[in-house]
Amino acid sequence: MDKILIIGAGGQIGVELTLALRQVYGRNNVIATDIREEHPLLKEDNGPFRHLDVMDFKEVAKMVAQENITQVYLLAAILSATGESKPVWAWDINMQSLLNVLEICRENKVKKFYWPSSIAAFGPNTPKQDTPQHTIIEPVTVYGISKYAGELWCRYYFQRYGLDIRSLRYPGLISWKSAPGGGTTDYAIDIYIEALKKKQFTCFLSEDTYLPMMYMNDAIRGTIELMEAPAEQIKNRMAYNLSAMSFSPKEIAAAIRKHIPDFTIDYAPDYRQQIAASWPQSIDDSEARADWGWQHEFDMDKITIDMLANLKKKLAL
Ligand code: NAD
Ligand code: AKB
Repeated sequence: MDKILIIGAGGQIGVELTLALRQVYGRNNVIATDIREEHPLLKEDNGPFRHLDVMDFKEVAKMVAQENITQVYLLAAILSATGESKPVWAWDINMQSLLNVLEICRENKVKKFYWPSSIAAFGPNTPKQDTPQHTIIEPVTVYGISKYAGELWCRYYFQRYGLDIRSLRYPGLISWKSAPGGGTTDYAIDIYIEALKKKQFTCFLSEDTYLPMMYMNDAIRGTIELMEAPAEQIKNRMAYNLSAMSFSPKEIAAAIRKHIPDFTIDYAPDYRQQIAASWPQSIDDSEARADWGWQHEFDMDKITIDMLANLKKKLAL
């Protein structure tokens, strides 16, 4: 039986991924870890949770060996917006965490390793529309540079040591269960919360800023499908482009207005506008679709219905 370690399980993706993996592998076979306190939804689920700092090589190595871990998911990272405020610190955490875990996986002969990349790996010289899998990369944020360097390290460990590493370039992820952690695409979550609470939202991106986006339900299913796919189908050992939809703040506001007609939005672009402007507007993910059968389910209208219904309950509005 596989035994899974999730590092950074208390974040936006980690909480939902932990719960989904526990459905597949059994609650006690998925150990959630973070430097934060256990998230309430994980507490409620009552599976194993441990405090673990990914920068502490010895403690991570001890846990992998003592728990006979066969799969590791590394989700701890500093995201794009937070990363720009402390670039050297963000680089240190994003790169050292990955190098620590790659080494520990190699030494302990871990069977599979998952580490997410991002559309942030691309830069301003990348073709903006239908960005291909293989193209000009040249990221300009510290977060993006760490993602691209990380992809290369992952392929290195696959080629040199045979570590079964799998990765996805997620677009901006929209979800309601666990709060986002300091990204440029976080506006697409805050907008729903503010629409419900105040019927007004001030967006830190300009109205026509198109970015690739995806609902968390699709991202979690895609991640598990990638990890379950037979190894010979995984032809890309850096990170697969993954896509669902693209929209601008103006378009998401219009989708919300179908449910909250008096919702208003204004725009006060800040430093995050420059980050968003350096990223693709839409992604070509045909390799993921061809190699392991990726398909998304949620479009913007379906997301809007689900987000508003769930946040209304969660926020008791
Ligand atoms: P998040 O910030 O919500 O969660 C990261 C978690 O890591 C947090 O719970 C944090 O406490 C934990 N963490 C930070 N430092 C740690 C340390 N030293 N040791 C252990 N845990 C630590 O981020 P997320 O949105 O869940 O992202 C997870 C991964 O997915 C990251 O690699 C991110 O770059 C990538 N990603 C996310 C998105 C998105 O839209 N959420 C998009 C593309 C890629
Ligand atoms: C961010 O905005 O930093 C993340 C991402 C797209 O990687 N959501």
